[in-house]
Amino acid sequence: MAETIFAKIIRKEIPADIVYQDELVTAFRDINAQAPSHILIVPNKAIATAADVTHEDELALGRLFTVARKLAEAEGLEKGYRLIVNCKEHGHQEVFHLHMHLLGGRALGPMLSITND
Ligand code: DGP
Repeated sequence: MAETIFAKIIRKEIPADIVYQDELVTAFRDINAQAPSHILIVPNKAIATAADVTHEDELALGRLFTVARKLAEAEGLEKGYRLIVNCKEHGHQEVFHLHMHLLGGRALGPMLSITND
């Protein structure tokens, strides 16, 4: 697969507001925040999409959730938050390095947009 901007962020070759990193995952603030807290949590291994995950990825993918929970606590999101993984064209995925969005800090409304863009 082609390398994405997220691989460079994980290796700290380009700047990003990294809020967490361990041997399996990296978390950084989304450059185009859609909520007061908008953090991307990504496996350090470059998995292109949710349609490409394998059994070997289960530890890293599970870590996405435990890190999301810790970051949500650190961000003060006690009223709740949303975790999103967009997949390929119909999921409106833009960066082809699997990532989980953590969004919170305001009421987010119904889950799906009704626009077609
Ligand atoms: P998605 O549509 O799920 O592929 O979301 C990709 C997100 O990545 C989008 O919300 C904007 C964010 N993003 C894209 N390029 C960069 C970047 O260079 N730095 C950061 N911090 N976020 C980025």
